[in-house]
Amino acid sequence: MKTFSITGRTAQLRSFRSAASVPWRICLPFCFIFFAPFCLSAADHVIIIAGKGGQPEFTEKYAQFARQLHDVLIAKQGFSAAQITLFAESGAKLPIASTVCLADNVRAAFERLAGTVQKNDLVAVVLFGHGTFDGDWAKFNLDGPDLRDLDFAQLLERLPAGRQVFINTTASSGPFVEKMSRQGRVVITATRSGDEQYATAFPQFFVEAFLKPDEADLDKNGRVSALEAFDFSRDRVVRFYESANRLRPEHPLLDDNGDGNGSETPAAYGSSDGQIAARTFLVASAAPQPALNPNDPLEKEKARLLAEIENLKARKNSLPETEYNRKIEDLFIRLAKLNRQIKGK
Ligand SMILES: [Ca+2]
Ligand SMILES: [Ca+2]
Repeated sequence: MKTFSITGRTAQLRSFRSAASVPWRICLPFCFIFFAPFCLSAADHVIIIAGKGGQPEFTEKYAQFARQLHDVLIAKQGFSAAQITLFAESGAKLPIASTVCLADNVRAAFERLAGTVQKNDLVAVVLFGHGTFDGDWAKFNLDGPDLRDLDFAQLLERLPAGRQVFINTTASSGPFVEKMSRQGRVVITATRSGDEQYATAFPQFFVEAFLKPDEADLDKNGRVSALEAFDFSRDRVVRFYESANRLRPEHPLLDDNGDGNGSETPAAYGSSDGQIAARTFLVASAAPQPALNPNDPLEKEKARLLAEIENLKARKNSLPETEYNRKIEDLFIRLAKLNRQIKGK
């Protein structure tokens, strides 16, 4: 039986360990399974919109997020360039083809998708940019007229894709949850209300979740789920403001149970939100991961361990740091051993 080495990656990982939500020195080499994407269908599609920046600094920042996500989806997530529609502000310096982020252009892209995607396909929409809330409508800023939360809800509603993920990383994005909520659709926002109006830190970390999958892949199954990307981004946002000693002006939400209410701490088990997101991946033609089999004792134990990890993370602030680190290390080592047992069955 192999022994566990928790020192091999220590030096490499130490630089960011202090900022990580889990003690990464326990990220054992054998845990990393590089998922080999495969394409059975060309219809899975991602729409990435870098909205109107208004100033060169923001225009470039949002275009950069969009480009990074575009590139990592192709490099690591199995998408082809044809499966991604990219929008950016006119004048944004992008070395890849993009469409000007006009509302009519966005509507046309959804119109085209309505004719191509099918029930089993995945459609993901990711927004980077400025958002506003006027008391009635939350809006995503575009060149020319903006698109409201309700507009995006109507555009997505027309798509027959059975797997839908909508991610709005802007300020004042919270109201999108209520408008976009539908059973089985994963909706993620950077803020919990329209009143959280400051430029958000969330998008940078959301992109990082895919650029650094070894950090975001909490259950070490080789893929970053929508839930793991959310958890990674939320935890990084929390730490970002804590380390700056600032009150946190953004509280990300995830909804996937269609009740119109987002959760700040969704979970794969024992929670109203998070169960669909835990089995949803921004991977081309990846079938949803089957739910764990409750009759299998190993999978049952895995579900219990994952729930215990979630519970411990939720109690992190009430525990001494050393106690938290000791407990979560223990849980991750047990999870790693269990994953190996499950893979060896
Ligand atoms: Ca995972
Ligand atoms: Ca909900």
